[in-house]
Amino acid sequence: MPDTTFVTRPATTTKPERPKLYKVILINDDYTPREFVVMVLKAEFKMGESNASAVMLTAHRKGSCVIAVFPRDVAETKAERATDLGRSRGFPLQFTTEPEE
Ligand code: TYC
Repeated sequence: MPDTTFVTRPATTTKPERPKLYKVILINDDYTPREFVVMVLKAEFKMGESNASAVMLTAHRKGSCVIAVFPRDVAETKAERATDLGRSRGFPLQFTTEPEE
């Protein structure tokens, strides 16, 4: 039987990486009714009426608005579901995602 050999590892100084977060961004357009945008924000992103209205107005005035950040799969699923809600009613409403810096 060989003697047991103990290997000492160098002290680890790096912490495990936190998973990257992705922003969900609401894009303005000229056709989707304001009330419909508010309804989608409430339904898919669990916003209250006043927060949903404020986010919709920011996108309307500035062109886009960051809604929330999530892990990548959650962000992409929510953006897709919200965009599909608009498409199902014939509106060009768009939600996109991008990685946080
Ligand atoms: N600009 C649209 C209108 O005037 C309303 C709107 C707001 C649409 C925000 C999309 O992300 C949006 N009816």
